[in-house]
Amino acid sequence: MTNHQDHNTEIVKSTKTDRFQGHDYYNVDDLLTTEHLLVRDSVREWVKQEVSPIIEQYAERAMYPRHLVKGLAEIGAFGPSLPEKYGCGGLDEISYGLIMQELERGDSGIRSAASVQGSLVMYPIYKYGTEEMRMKYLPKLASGEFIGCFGLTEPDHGSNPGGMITNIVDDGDCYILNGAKMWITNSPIADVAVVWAKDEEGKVRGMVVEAGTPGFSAPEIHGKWSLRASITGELVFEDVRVPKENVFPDIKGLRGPLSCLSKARYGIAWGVIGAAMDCYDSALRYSLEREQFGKPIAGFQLTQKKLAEMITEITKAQLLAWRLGTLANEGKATPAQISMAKRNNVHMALEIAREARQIHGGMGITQEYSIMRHMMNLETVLTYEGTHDIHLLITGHDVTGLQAFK
Ligand code: TGC
Ligand code: FAD
Repeated sequence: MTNHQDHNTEIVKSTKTDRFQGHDYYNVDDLLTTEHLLVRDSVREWVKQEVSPIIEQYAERAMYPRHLVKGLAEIGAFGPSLPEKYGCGGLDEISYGLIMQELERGDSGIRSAASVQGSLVMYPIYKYGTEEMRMKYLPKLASGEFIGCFGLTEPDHGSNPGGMITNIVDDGDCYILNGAKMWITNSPIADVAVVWAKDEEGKVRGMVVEAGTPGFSAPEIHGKWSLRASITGELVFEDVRVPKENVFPDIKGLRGPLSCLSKARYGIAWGVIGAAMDCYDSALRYSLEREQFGKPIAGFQLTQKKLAEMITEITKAQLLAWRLGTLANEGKATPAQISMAKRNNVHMALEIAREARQIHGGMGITQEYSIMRHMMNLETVLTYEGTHDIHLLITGHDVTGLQAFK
């Protein structure tokens, strides 16, 4: 497989028209405000102009389309619901969700870039950082001048981050950080990393580590068949001196990183509706145009079963996301409600990608269509930000009061 590169010399924009149309079977648009619709439509247009013409080529070459970072910042994809004071959008949670939906309609890797920057890097700096940290980092992250990454997962601690061994030891005006993180989106190109590590009391602490700090490296992970247009790496810390002013002062324990995950999981619950809609839209059009046995394949009952079930599941997912959005706007969305929506909607999108692939027959495995790329991407989305089964156990815990993780 081709390695990630930071240049795009061989890539020319495809002239193929992106014919995507959104689908709204239950008039969910009537539940949205004019601002929501404006935000959604402008991101949809940006994706058509900037992402669709290049994404297959970047995914094929396993390259991150880094030149899109500036455009992502311009459309307000980085920290859309954080305050304008820090260069962010000051939008509501439904606008944030709709931005993620449109980005993931283009590619899950592009949505990932926005999720990590906004929900996993900017949000903790905003929520848990000092005002100095906010002013130092947030405007640069919002404008795309800085790229951030989020280090929670370790080689031996994925679903169970509480077992992490990365640690800090007090050394006067600094902490000394040692350990390693694995599967970190954007780490090889990040200017700053939000890192979670245990202190001497065994409490999880969060901190901002700047690239270039001696002892800190971020090797790339190669060979992914999923999220190929996203860059993933490790974080390695060998006696890294982290100034005390870079450590979030008041948050201790797993609640810190898990609260950031709630923000990002919320965005994923919306995002994957975009991938599902793209697969459905393509399958509907293809089935009306493709003829076998003398008629369009859309005229066969078995194809209609697939299409009818797809639009039913998309509609249910839209309603779930919208209701979750209204709860989030009121500050009432619980982590367990977010888990349910992440799990349901990602699984829904993956199943739709598989059905859409069948409707496209052999063409469905080619890069002529977006289906196979979405399907491969969604395998990661099913696993990161809490696996499908971990989210089921979170719901189980919530409804029974008994936790079954351990
Ligand atoms: P547990 O005892 O349940 O919880 C510890 C403390 O955290 C609180 N809490 C949460 N707070 C806010 N939001 C949430 N979602 C929360 N979940 C739990 C909880 O109330 C408690 O607070 P306190 O004050 O009482 O201490 O912790 P546990 O160790 O039993 O673990 C529970 C479990 C398994 C659900 C959790 O560890 C988990 O969610 N595991 C999955 C790990 C995960 O999702 N990793 C994702 C890594 S980041 C990533 O994948 C980025 S991909 C980015 C991209 O490219 O888009
Ligand atoms: P494991 O935890 O080892 O799980 C393996 C299997 O065991 C899964 O099916 C799981 O459901 C199951 N399992 C585990 N525990 C239980 C249990 N108690 N009961 C039942 N089944 C269980 N992490 C970051 O911190 N930052 C990032 O930016 C980031 N980006 C990522 C990008 C990509 C492309 C990928 C693939 C991952 C990324 N991750 C990131 C890591 C991701 O969050 C983890 O992969 C995920 O949390 C699962 O951890 P694991 O891979 O170690 O699997």
